[in-house]
Amino acid sequence: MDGIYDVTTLTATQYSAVYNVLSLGFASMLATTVYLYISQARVLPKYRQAIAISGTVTLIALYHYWRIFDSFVAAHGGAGTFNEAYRYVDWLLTVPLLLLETIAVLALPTAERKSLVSRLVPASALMIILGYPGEVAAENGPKMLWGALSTIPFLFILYVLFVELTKSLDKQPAEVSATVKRLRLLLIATWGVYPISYLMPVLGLDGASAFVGRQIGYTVADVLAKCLFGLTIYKIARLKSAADDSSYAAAEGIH
Ligand code: RET
Repeated sequence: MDGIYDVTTLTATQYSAVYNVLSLGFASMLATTVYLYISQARVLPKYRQAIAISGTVTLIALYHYWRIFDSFVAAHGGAGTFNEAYRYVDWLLTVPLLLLETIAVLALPTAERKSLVSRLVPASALMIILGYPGEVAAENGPKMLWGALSTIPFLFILYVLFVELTKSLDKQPAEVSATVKRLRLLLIATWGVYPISYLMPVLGLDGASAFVGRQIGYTVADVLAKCLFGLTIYKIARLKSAADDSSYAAAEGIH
């Protein structure tokens, strides 16, 4: 057996904990997708792309939660193994898109935007690709090695967001710059949960507890990093729309 956990050995409580958290993930992605697509028209046209990307992120995750859920229930019933690859495929698509939506909502000058995109998107894809072999490794050695390699692009992303992006924030209206700073804190607080969840088997938890803890950690982090994050992007788009256009501000009651 490789590192993919045999879910038939979970106790009834462990099984329902994972079952329920996956169900919560599915419901959150569904509701956020609908809300973001409906609300997209309520911001000025130049910010709509950011909202469309946010809704696409939760739509992609909606599909993958459905597959993860199905795979978990089937594997528990003895039909095949639980497929953790759905998560990594989801992240491979959604993590670059989350960075794109962040950049899109800032409506930066083209050169600045391109420079951020060309560094953040490849780094985020690399981070996920390097993490996967460690996720499915049975031994702690390869897990630590791939985890460490994946941490390099992770730190690079944080560097770009916290050092480089700060320079562009000075050009934003005060309230927008404060909200973007909160958005960045939300990003680091939620993204930090992924490597911690990944390390659960290494931190000495037994196989079943580490599996359950990892599924709960990844799912709760996904809800915050995709849904709450997407809704915060929507809030920023509204604040920026109000700052750009006083008739929008008056119509929406934003002062
Ligand atoms: C891995 C492997 C161990 C080292 C690191 C990791 C980072 C993962 C992150 C994932 C973020 C996912 C998001 C998904 C939501 O859409 C791959 C677990 C650093 C940061 C934001």
